[in-house]
Amino acid sequence: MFKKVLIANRGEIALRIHRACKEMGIQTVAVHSTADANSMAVRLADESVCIGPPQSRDSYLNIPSIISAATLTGADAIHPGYGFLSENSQFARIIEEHGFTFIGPRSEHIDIMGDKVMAKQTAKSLGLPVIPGSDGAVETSEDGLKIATEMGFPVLIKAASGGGGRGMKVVRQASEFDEQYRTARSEAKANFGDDTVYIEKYLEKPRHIEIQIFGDKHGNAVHLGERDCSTQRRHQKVIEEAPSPVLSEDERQSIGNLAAKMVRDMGYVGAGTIEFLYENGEFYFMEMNTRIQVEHPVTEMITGVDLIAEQIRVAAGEPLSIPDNIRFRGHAIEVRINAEDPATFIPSPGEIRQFHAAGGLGVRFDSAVYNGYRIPPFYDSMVGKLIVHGRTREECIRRLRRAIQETVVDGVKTTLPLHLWILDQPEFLSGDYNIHWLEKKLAARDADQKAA
Ligand code: MV4
Repeated sequence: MFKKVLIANRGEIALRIHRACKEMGIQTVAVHSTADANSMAVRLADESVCIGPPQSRDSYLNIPSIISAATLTGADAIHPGYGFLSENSQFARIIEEHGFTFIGPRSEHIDIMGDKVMAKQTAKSLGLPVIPGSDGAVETSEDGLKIATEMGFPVLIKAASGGGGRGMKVVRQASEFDEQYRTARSEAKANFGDDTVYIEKYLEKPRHIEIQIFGDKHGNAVHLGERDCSTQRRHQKVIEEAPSPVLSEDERQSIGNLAAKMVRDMGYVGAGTIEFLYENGEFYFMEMNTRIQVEHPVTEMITGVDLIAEQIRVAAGEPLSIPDNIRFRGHAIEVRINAEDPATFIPSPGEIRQFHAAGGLGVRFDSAVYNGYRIPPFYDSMVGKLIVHGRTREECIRRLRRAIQETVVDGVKTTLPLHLWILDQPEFLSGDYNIHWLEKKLAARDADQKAA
């Protein structure tokens, strides 16, 4: 097992990784920008190294600085968290070249999943259902129009190097195709430096359901069920829950086993998430994320597995400790607490004057903020995650409402009131929502308020 792990991240995930390490008897090194010198991870870690000025590109994305910090402190392994360098295959490669262990998958697997065309071909060849569409890249507008016409409109043009929803164009009729195709390619070139695009049938009202998977270095792979992340706004998840309110146990096991088989056949190592769109009882592979995700705690709450500790053990060469028929207990929901205006979503950095985390049975608060903490303006606006577990979805929702009401984050605006409002909406309570539901509901609310 590693003696010392360097945490190449900040905020709540840096603290989360530190906690797992401490429980495993591993020393920690926190790296930080000058803006994060007073962070919880820096305070709690055994050692800390300043790796640069506030801007991410000069600190949390600065590979030479991070490698130097690992060398200087004698770390054995580097955990990248999520975001920043977590899906940078070059970073994974450089770490290994310097004799450290990257706590994450092999760099080849990061590369494959970073290319959406290659990811889809891989998923398809390994037996996952994929969205009907072009067989790979579409080189000309004429080819694209032919494919779209055969398949039927509406279609979606996607960038091979895109992801996270950037660079997509919905085309509803043949007469609009050429213009949208050209725009998609030039935007892809401008945003990702790669104008490769492909085409899919556009699904109108899908849910976003993702499967947590894990592989080890001995050829084992398992799934840990799904998370339903359909409650989103502008491609930012707002609420995540497990299990999905719409899946049967048969559907769960059948898509979970397909996902586990895919990663077993790839020889994938570590934590990963396979994202699907789900519509009319069918799953369609969308993307695979080769990192631990923000919403991993909902899976931890219904399985009892420490996913970060498992990442560390697997990276150190130990076999998976997760059984391949893991039981799911109860229901878990996570709300992301952002320092933003709950109506306009404008970021609200500044000093947290009073902070109190909710507690009690089934309540977990993953955050790195404290009384007097100053939220720096340089990074994302997430200040914490409130995760609640209950025996049933109804109990979980009641407990979540109670926990939100108990939480105090004074001095900055937060999305806590938005979460309380969502928990009052009939469609959320009945589980009858899809990826567009929240945005539509917010637009209707804003229109009502304007009229009043
Ligand atoms: C789609 C889709 C509908 N049909 N593909 C958005 C993120 C990117 N990774 C893929 N995305 C979508 N792909 C087809 N064929 C709708 C979306 C989509 C979406 C997906 C998941 C979560 C939120 C979303 C919001 C808008 C669109």
